[in-house]
Formats: sequence, C-alpha cells, structure tokens
Amino acid sequence: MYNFDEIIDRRNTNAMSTDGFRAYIFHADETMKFPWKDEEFIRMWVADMEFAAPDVVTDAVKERLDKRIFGYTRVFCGEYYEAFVSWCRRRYGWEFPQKELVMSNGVIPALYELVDYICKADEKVLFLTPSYAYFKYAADHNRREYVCSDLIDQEGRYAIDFEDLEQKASDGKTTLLIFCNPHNPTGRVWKKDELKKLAAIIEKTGLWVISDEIHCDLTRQNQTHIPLGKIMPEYPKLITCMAPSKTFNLAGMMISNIIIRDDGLREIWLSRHYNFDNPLSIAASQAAYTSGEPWLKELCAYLDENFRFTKTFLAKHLPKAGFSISEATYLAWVNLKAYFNENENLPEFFAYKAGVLLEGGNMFVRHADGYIRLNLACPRAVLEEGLRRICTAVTGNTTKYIIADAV
Ligand code: LCS
Repeated sequence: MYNFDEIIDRRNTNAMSTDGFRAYIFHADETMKFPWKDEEFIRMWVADMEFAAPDVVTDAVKERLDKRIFGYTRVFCGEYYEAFVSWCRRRYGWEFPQKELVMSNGVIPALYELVDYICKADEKVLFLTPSYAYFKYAADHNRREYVCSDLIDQEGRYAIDFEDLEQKASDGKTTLLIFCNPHNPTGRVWKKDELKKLAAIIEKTGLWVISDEIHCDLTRQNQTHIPLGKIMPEYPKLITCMAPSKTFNLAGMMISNIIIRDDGLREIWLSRHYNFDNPLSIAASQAAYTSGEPWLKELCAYLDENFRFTKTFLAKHLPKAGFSISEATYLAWVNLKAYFNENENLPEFFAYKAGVLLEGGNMFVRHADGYIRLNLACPRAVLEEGLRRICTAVTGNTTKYIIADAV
C-alpha cells in the first residue's frame, strides 16, 4: 500500500509547480503580487504530481549513485529496450523492433526536432484543438505554419470532426499531424473505431504522424489505451512518443522514448540529435518499467477516486459547471461558461480570488474559452481545499463544505 495522502513539501526543490507559475501562467516576474503568499496557493496547474515517485525508482537511482561515476552516457544496453518493450507488450499488446527506439530528453524537445526534420519551410503542422500549447510552439519554434481542427464538444465528451480533419489534411502543404492519444486537455482515450477512421485519413493523405502517447499509462481503470501503431502496423511515416515522466512523476528526469519507424528519418535523427542521456534517468526509467506496475495500479485507483470526488463535489456546489470524468490523464477539463463572460481570464481570476493556480482558456491554443483545467494528481485533502476555494470564488457562497456532504 502506498500513501498517496501524504503531503510533501516541494519548496526549495526548484519545482516549476511552486516557483515557475508567474512566468508560465502569467508571463510575469516575481514583482507580480497576489493576496496570497506563494505557499498558500493550491497548485493545480503544471502536469506533474504531488506524489512521491515509486520506491523502486528511488532505490534504483541510489544504486546507480553508488557506482560513483557519471560520465557521458547513452542507452547502450539492450536491457532498457527489454524493460520498455515488455511494458508495451504486457499493457498494450504492442511491440516494435529495438532499432526503432531512440531516446530524447523529453517528448517536447523531440517534437521541436521532428517538426524541423519532417516539414519543409513552407509545409504545415496539423493538430486538434483545444491542444497542449507545445504542439503549437513546436511549429512556431521552427517557423512552420500550423492548422487546427477543432474537436466537437458533445456535452463534455469530445469527438474528432473527421470531415474537417480530412479537409485540412488534404491540403498538399500540410504534411505532419501531431496527434495526442490520450488527449490533453480533454482526457479522451481514442477508441478503436475513431483510430481506424483517423488511420484511413492519414493513409489517404500520406501524412506523417507523431502520436504523442505520453499520458497512455494514466487511464481510468475502465479504459484501454490503444497505440496508433497497433492500428497502423505497417505505416512507415509514424512516430510514437511514450515516457515515464507523467506515469511515474519523473518529468524532471528528462527521459523519453521515441519510436521512429522510417529508416531515413531515424538516420536524420541519429545524425543531428545531441544523443546523450542522464545516467540517473536511465536507471529510474528502467526500474519504473521493470518493477513500477504495482505502484501505478494503486495510483490509478487513487486518481479514479479523485475524479469521482470532483464530479460529486462540482455537481453539488457548482451545478452549472460542465464536467465529465476524463478517460485518461490526471487532468480535469471543466466548462465554466455558465458562470463567466467569454473574455474572462480564468487563471487570473482563480489565482486572485481563490488562491488556486490552474490553467485555462487560451493557454490551450484555441477553442478553449470558458474552460479550466485542474490537475487532480494531489492528496485528497489538497483536492478538497482546491475545489472548495474554486466553488466559493465562483458562487460567493461560503457555507461550509463538508467532505461527507460531497461524497
Ligand atoms: N506531450 C503532452 C501531450 C504533454 O501533456 C506533456 C506535458 C508533454 C508532452 C511534455 O513532455 P516532456 O517534454 O516533459 O517529456 N504536459 C504538461 C502540461 O499539460 N502542463 O505541464 C506539462
């Protein structure tokens, strides 16, 4: 039994969550003042967790520390591949040859590189919106145009607008789709029929596709993730990204798995990529894939409960909020249009009025006005306080919220 109720002090660890919010959310520096001390905020923004990484991971890092030399390092041992491919086989019934696996110091750095390697100067990147903003930044960084296809919000359950997507994919200058599976921020786990329809469009238009599956291990327990690579077993122009960073709370370790099928693209990657890895990160990741599954199972059960708690709490105290439990991720996507004007800056409102740090609106590129995203990967006591503050700030109703009431 792991203790996900433990509240861990993250101050003085150089954490984005505690120290990076002014810059990331508000594009401001330390002169930005709030009616709350920094340590009083409930932090529900950046996508990492308030939980300790599994002990099998910290033990493996300690074991590697004991070897005492930390010189230039790269994943050479087949054991790393074996650990990760067994994970994929066991959990997703999917595998890939060893030669296709390359490493990156993160999925985002890989996206930045791949856009450059795949798209010529006048070619465009396509993705679904609302979107994790770094898909857009990967295009911006490389001075490539981007094209968005809005998801359809069917009362909280999002669907792909296949007609619109196909039309945009058919533009000869649009050569790369960055696909988020499961989807951040909506939490959708794309189902087999949806993936098949998508695959048909990709094959018909000959698009390159990067399937960013970084959230795939964090599904609700009644959901099953299907790698796009499993639906398109022969399609060469597919790159799959997975990582231990979200799954095991190791984002700061900066290690991710990039599976590049196409020999030509992989050669470009290997010749241009700065190909070194952190020795502690390799040890952490390998241990997580080898022995971290029992921890993950308990984590997912805890997250399921946090979602159920949130659903009940919002239904009772903020009844006009639109919310359905995310199929994956620890991120809740909440529609507050009934309470706010379209142009309200929601992250600012909640930081000032509620002392809650969250993301929302145009932080997700487009098609996200009136929505907030809440990170639920925190101890239940923290979640309860965050939700209580959010509801109070919106309704002005300060009557006591009793946990027993909400559950
Ligand atoms: N891809 C997706 C879809 C993500 O949601 C994130 C992190 C990353 C990639 C980052 O990968 P990394 O470079 O760390 O390997 N998502 C975050 C988010 O939504 N807020 O903070 C981080």
